[in-house]
Amino acid sequence: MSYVDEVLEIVQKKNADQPEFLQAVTEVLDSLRPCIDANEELYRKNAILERITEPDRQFMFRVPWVDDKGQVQVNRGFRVQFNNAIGPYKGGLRLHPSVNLGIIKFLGFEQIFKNSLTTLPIGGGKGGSDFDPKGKSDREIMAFCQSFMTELCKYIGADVDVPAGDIGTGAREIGFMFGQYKRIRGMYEGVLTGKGLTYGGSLVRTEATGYGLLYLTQELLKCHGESMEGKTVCVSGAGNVAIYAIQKAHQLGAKCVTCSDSTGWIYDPEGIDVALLKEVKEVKRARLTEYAAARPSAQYHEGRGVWQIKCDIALPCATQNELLLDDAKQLVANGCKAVCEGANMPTTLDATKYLQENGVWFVGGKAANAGGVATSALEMSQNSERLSWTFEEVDAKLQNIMVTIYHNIDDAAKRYGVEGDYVAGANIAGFEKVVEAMLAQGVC
Ligand code: NDP
Ligand code: 2IT
Repeated sequence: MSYVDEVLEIVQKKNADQPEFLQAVTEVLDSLRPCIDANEELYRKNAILERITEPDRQFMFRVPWVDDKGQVQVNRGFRVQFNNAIGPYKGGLRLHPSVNLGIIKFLGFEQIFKNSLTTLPIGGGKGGSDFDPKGKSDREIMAFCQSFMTELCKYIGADVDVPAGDIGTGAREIGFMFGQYKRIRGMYEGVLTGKGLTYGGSLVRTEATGYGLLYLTQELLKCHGESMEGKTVCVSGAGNVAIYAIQKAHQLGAKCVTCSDSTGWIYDPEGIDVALLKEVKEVKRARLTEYAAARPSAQYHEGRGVWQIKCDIALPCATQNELLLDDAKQLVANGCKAVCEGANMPTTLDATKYLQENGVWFVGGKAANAGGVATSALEMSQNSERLSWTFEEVDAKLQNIMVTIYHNIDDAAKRYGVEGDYVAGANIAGFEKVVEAMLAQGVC
């Protein structure tokens, strides 16, 4: 049996109850085959695949907090420190009722390769809680964040593990968590990224994932003799990543006609009104029905459905497994040219395969959404030198990073004879750097 198959079997046995983690590992190991086969003896002897699929450590803890009625509520908190071969653990905190250990492990595992691709010195980690921020008052959010950080602060630090935002965690939550860390640890350090601009945050971090996604997509199109100008784009999600992806797509001359949230979706043939979307989602924290009510050109539909709208480019920016095989078939039938993932693992394995086999340029999240964590690493640099860079400086670095990522994944795919397979290219390019560091650091 090949080394990859052997390890896949072990991972499946050990983590049978974690489907998302198994999906992420299967995608990575399957696509690494050409690279593993070329170095099988060395990697097998050093148990590289066994080590890279087992987190360094994982914390699970109780998060008690008091709601506005005086009732004590209890949630479960997580932090998985997956691999720190190339730098301190780095990755977001997801607050969503669906969160469990398997989901945090899939996200932490992907973060290893994504962070490596940024070219910056950050390892892989992820955390979060099954807490549902929807419908909670600001005081309840603060109570939860303070309790969560009271436990989490024991395991993190500016040179140890640096959490950030993800689904359900934005500037408000990071602020409350930073305040609690500072209070307990008595240290003013860059322990979190995505901070407010008055206390160590970086310009462009808010926009970075969405902007970065478009910088990479633009480079992908350019290298195929095309541009964003005049393209029709379908976006899913209506959160941090989706909003700034839509904004940058419009700045580059494309038209985004869809967005979605967990209850429904919008088709707006005139193009999504970003200012209105920001007002509805960032300020009012309301449903997309409010967008439709304020915008005569918009149609609102319950449930899911953005991928049935004809487009040139599809950008899934909501959550895992939101672009299924039938959606992939619809996109191909409608002439879609490119799918670039703003979310983490939004496309199922069979849908990915179908898109690739039908000539769609497909760039997975580890490469395409790396702009968020890359800009987090730039925030860490600014915190270390106690300086703040201008918007233009950070934005230029972000653009440069995304263009470099595209060429690195394209080159890696070519080197291993799988030209155009950007999933394999990303996994190989990300893996190579981490493995070199692991080998240099001995058995640990
Ligand atoms: P937000 O919480 O800001 O937005 C998530 C959006 O997706 C919301 O509009 C949400 O709807 C919608 N959604 C639909 N279905 C689901 C579901 N089942 N679970 C959760 N959300 C759902 O998160 P982000 O925009 O920050 O994150 C979106 C994706 O991008 C995630 O996969 C995240 O891991 C990834 N990502 C985020 C980065 C960042 O810097 N923030 C960086 C790289 C990747 P509703 O409004 O109804 O909740
Ligand atoms: O999935 C991701 O890359 C993020 N949620 C951002 C992580 C970070 O540390 O900025």
